[in-house]
Amino acid sequence: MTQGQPEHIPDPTQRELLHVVVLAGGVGGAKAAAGLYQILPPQALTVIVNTGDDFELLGLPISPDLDTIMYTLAGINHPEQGWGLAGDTFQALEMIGRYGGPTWFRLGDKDLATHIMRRYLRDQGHSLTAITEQLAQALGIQARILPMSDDPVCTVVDTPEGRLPFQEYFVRQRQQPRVLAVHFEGIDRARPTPAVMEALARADAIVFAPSNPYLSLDPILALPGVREAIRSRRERVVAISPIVGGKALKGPAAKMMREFGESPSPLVVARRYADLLAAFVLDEQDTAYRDAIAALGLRVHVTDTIMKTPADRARVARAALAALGWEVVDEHA
Ligand code: FO1
Repeated sequence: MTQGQPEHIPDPTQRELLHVVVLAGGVGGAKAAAGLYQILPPQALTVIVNTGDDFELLGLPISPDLDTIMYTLAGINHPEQGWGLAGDTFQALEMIGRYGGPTWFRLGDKDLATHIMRRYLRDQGHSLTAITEQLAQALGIQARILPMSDDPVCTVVDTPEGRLPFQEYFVRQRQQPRVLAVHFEGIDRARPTPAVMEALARADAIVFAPSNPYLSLDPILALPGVREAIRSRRERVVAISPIVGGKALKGPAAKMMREFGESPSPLVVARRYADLLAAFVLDEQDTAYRDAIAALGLRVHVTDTIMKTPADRARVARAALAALGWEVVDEHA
């Protein structure tokens, strides 16, 4: 058995069938997906990715969360930033700036190639699902990365200054404006792809990554039929808390909870998804919430959920599966 392959899963016949689906946004989602990718046979993993953050810039279709997941599973992501590529340069962006073009969204030279290819393939009529598969395969990724939909969905936030497109709020205004409400424009006409629905229907485990509930997981869950598909497999569904010690692991989730009148805690997340979940992975700093989350009918698994190293990611991935009763032991661990 090679390193990173599972040594023991409860029933050997299930090992053949093991299929783990992760619902993910950007950086937090990528870390959780990478942990599962490390400890499972690579083809066992499917990542369903939020595309509400997608937008067009300079005529190019940008899918930030898909790219963050793709670069991370390929091992070529920027290690500190989380998004973008390791060692990328910004010469094209500098030139765009000289022409007076937009430079607030930091598109690296190598990253630009991804968006140019996506434009090229879209203009040839390929779906986002097919394009993502082609790019991911070219980068040697054996897991499936699935956009939540091939239809456009645009996350927008209402702020005291008016409605902002997602990246205007998130990147250009650095998540400073107060969020009054979040909307997913186009969600009524959008459908989850058949690949997404099939992956959910045959999943042995469904993992909610520690992504922003309002901005990353809710768009996926808002697609018609997705909540119902997940609820029907509730016994196999676990969420990893994105809130640790009252703070978001990354991004504005805790700030948004306060703006929505809640005190930031894992309990807010557990309550939000209680009807979809069997289990919840709680950080060891937050054991005070264990009983309240268990009272929602969820099995609570406590571990250190901070993911800085590959070993951390593997530990959190194991914890998520253990919370559902799966044991995956790396023979070299
Ligand atoms: N996030 C930033 O905070 N600043 C950027 O300039 C930026 C550029 C960028 C370029 C390509 C890409 O795929 C992602 C990029 N991100 C950037 C991250 C991204 O916009 C957000 O983290 C996600 O949309 C939220 O999940």
